[in-house]
Parts: sequence; structure tokens; C-alpha cells
Amino acid sequence: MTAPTRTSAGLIAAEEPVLAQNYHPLPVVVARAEGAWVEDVEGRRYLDMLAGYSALNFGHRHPVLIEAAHRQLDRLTLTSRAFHHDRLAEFAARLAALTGQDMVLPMNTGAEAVESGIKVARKWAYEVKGVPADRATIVVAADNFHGRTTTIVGFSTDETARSGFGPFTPGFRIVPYNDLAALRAAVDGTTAAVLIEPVQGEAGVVIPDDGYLAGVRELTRRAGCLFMADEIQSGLGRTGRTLAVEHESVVPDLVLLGKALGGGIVPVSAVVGRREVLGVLRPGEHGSTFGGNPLACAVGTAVIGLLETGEFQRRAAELGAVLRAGLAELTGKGVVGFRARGLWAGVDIDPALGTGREVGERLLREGILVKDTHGFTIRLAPPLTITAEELHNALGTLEKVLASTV
Ligand code: IF1
Repeated sequence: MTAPTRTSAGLIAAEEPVLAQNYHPLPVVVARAEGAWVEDVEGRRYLDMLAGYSALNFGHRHPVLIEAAHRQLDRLTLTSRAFHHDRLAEFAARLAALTGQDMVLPMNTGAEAVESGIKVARKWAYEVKGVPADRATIVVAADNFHGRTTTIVGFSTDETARSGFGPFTPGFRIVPYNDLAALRAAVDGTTAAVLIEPVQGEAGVVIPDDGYLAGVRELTRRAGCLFMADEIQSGLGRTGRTLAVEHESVVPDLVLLGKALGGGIVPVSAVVGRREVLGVLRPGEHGSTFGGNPLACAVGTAVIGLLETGEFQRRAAELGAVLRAGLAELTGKGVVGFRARGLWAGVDIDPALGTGREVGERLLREGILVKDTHGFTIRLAPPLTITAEELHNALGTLEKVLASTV
């Protein structure tokens, strides 16, 4: 095969015959990136307002993280968990401390962390709570997004995500998000856990009412089941706190982490939780070839080091105020509504101006990368390293695009 011409058009065309078409990317071919900026193959620069769906909280190629990766690449990259290695203890201890939990189960992708959390919750239900074998249930929220495995899409309410992939794993109950009465009705003696996103990302950055997370915590405590919080997108600084549940001073029994834990360099995820819960796992009962590998631990530990300073949580909180003020200014000028927490917003566009996808394409032409969620909503989730000036420029460009749309 002749090498494709190194132009955007040439590279896009070269993908088509050989790449599964499970995405509809914007027509941009990224070749380099640093901080909040990416550059395409023709050298055009774009401000990245998606940040890898919050996997790039620390920006592209943060120097501290890249240095940690380089150092580890020159020492040791993989042992499997058949042996110990010299980076695992520190990673686990500092991640547990950062999240206020006792134990860590290191995995790789977010979906793996979710699947691992489901397995651990079920095992805890059988061995500690005393639920009869194979009868454990897990309650999830409508409009959830927890990943793409068959079990996970089986409890999705998004037909596009689940249609054609059955049969699905039994034992899941779906209730409306942000509805404690419905949740209370669904929890019974078979319930192992309630699994929810503290902020629903893919649903359009849906923020629950104040008191909802505390209500879930109290309800699950009284019912003797686990509160499992999926912080894979909402966690690690994005909402202005280390974990989004901290906005209500809630400590779940299990917290699922991913995305930014790998610094945008390697896939790193984890289940963190109470000893009574994660302690149900015994040798040979769960595992992963790459889970907790030396390179992942080196980068993950450097990420934890960045978060231990509190700097990125503060930036997300402070710049989040700028973001909210800017979006309030645009409300009525093409923005019909928005939801924002920390440096994360779901922005509903006036349908008369076009779909979220169409606005994203217009922003692309103006040098801004965003991703729509569903229909008429775009999500804004820049790296937490973005400057106030860059954020103001992005908001100004959004205003210009919305105003110029006839
Ligand atoms: C895609 C969405 C976001 C997540 C939460 C678990 C996972 C995710 C809260 C699984 C992953 C990614 C998946 C990616 C796009 C992106 C996404 F649009 F799909 F829904 F962010 F909103 N829990 N979200 O957000 O983690 O296995 O991907 O590492 O599938 O296109 P993963």
C-alpha cells in the first residue's frame, strides 16, 4: 500500500476503507498538541475544549507527566501482576489517600473499572450482605453512560448504544436520575449497589439537585447496600474538587476512576473503596494483564502528585466561574440553557441555529474543538490548564459563531 499523502483529506480518505466506522469525527486531523492547543497536519491550531472527554485534564503532554513516562520507559514498562514491581505500592497508597478510601484495584479503561466495580459489589452482596447466589441487583440511572461493554450497554437507556448487541446481563434496575423516591422504591434486599454518575456527562452535563448525592448516600446506608460513584469523567479536578461527590461531602463505598488518571498518556483506571468491600477479592478471582503496570503507575502517581497540590481543583473552580458568567451572557443570544460545574458545561443551543454537531463544525472553522452530546447540546470541558484569556477567547468565538448563524 502506498503511504497516504500527509494532508487532512488524504489521511481521512486513507482511513475509510480499513477503519471500522464507529465514530463520525469532525473533519480535522490532529498531528501535534501541547497544553490546551492542538495542531492539524496542515499546521492550523485549535483550542481543545473537549480535552479527550476529561482524559486531558492536565492538558496535552503536561511536562511533569511526560517526564514521569520517559523516566519509566527507560526502566520498566510491564511485569504483569504475577510479580510485584517497585511502583505499585506508592500508586495505591497515594490514590487511596487522595480519595479518602482504604484500598485500590488498578485496571486500565473506564469500562473495566465499571465492570470490576459491578463484580466486586455483587461478590460483597453474596459474601457480606447475604444476598442469595445469583440474585444480586444493581440500580442505575436512566440516561447513564458507563462505557461500551455488553453488560454496561445492557443497562443503557440509549438505543444507539445498545441496539443489536443483546442478549444482555440480567440483574440491573433503571430509575430516573435525580429522583430519590424512585431510587428508594427500586432498592430492596437483593440490592448490591446503586451505581450513578455524580454528574451525568454524556447526558449533557446533567447536575443533580443539591442533596441528591447525600440522599443516595443516606438511602444506601439505611438499605445496607453500596453507593458506587462513577467519577471516571467527573472526577480528578474537573468539577473544582478532587471528586465531584465532595460538593456534598459524600464518601461512597466504591469510587470508579479513569480517563485523567492516565494523564492523557496511557489508559489508567481504578476502583477505590472500603476495605470491607474490596477485601472480598482473593487471589485468582479477578485480574488484568496490564492493570497496575509500572508505566501506568508511574504516570498515575505523577497525576496524583499534581492533584495533591489542589492547584487544578482551584483552577477548575475559579475558571468555572468565568465559564458560567460567559454562558450566562450568551443565554438568549443563541444559548437557550446551560448546566455547569467547575470547568465543565453542557450548553443547549437554540435549534433554530443548528444542531450541536453543526455548531461544532462552525467552531472548528473558527479554531475551537468541541463535541456535541445529543441533538442540540455541546459540552465544554477544556484542560484545567487553560488560561482565563484562552477561555474568554473561546467564549467570544462561540458568541461570534452563534451570532453569525442566520
Ligand atoms: C466513547 C461518551 C463521554 C464515562 C463514564 C465510564 C466511561 C466513560 C462516566 C468508560 C467514557 C467516553 C467514552 C467515549 C466517549 C466518552 C463519552 F460520549 F461516550 F459518553 F465522556 F461522555 N464512565 N466516556 O464518561 O470509560 O472505557 O471509555 O475508558 O465511547 O466514545 P472508557
